[in-house]
Amino acid sequence: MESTRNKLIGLLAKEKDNYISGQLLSDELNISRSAIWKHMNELKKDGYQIEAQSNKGYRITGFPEKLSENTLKWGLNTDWAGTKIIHKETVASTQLIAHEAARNNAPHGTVVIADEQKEGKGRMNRHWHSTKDQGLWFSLILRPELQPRRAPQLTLLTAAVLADALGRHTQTEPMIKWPNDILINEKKCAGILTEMQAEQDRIQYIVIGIGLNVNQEETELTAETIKKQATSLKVETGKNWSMKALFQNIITTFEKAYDFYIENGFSDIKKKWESYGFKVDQRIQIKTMNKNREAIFKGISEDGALVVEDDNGDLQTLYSAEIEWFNNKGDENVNEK
Ligand code: BT5
Repeated sequence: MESTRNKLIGLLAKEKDNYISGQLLSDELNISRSAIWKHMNELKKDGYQIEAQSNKGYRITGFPEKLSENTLKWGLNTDWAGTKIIHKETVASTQLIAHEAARNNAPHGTVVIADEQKEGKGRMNRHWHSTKDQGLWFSLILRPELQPRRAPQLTLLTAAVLADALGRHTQTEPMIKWPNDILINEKKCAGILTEMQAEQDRIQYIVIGIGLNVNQEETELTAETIKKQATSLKVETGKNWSMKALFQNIITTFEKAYDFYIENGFSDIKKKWESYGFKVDQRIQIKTMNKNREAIFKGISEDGALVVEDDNGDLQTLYSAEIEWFNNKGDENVNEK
């Protein structure tokens, strides 16, 4: 059950610019006015800025930076994305909690977010490093009325959304490495993991996991397997970033792009993706199940697959492959198993 404290913050947060009288709060929450006053003092200790005026009542003027359901929702102006938020301090993986929530009918747009993941998941059972309070680690539940074969488009849409939101918010120039890595200066800053529960011709739900390195210093991205190829917004810009503001920007951009996609289809999203595409029109190394080879990366197809041109000039469409590339220091990218 929602705690009295959360309800109190909820009531104050709704009336962003107006004062709410102690009497009204006490009636709504069914607790005494002195209990309200005590709660207010506790909230101030937690970093909430609260103005109290004797004839008018109370008003919140600032939320703490610490992530919580309330801080993440404060000022978020979306219709459905992030209107329900499940925040946890430490989890194995937000994906697991999101699947459980989805099985229990969590609505379209529900977000599961954690300060820290002990067993963050990449694709194909790879590990995703998710250190405490240093990045955004969250999963978004979607219930699209789409054919299951169109699900990969949502990964590409998410990548375009991240590139857009990060570029605008931090004045960096993100690129997308097919299908799901966000690179800044050729190093990985964010990754996306899409998981789907579907029947033959109907998606039950999709969970899109987003991991974004935010405030790590270079010396903190030290795990042997990622140190040469990972970066954070802090490393790239020299600044600390508010996770709350970043989250809200990403979620708002996502909602707009998703609604547009459902209404208008994939072609504009595809163009946007390609405008950020890493190595488009350049030679890349492709690793498929049984072999490595080189080809020219031409872009993505309407169904989100990789389109390459081989040495005979023939176009090929690949649905499952890894792109290998070399960053400008000559380090080959590796994936941790
Ligand atoms: C991904 O997989 O990039 C998807 C990552 C999704 C993480 C989010 S966090 C919220 C949600 N809950 C989860 O449990 N997961 C999602 P993939 O393309 O397979 O890339 C994995 C590879 O990226 C690893 O093998 C490492 O090489 C590298 N890597 C791991 N952690 C990293 C980090 N923090 N920053 C940059 N690279 C990392």
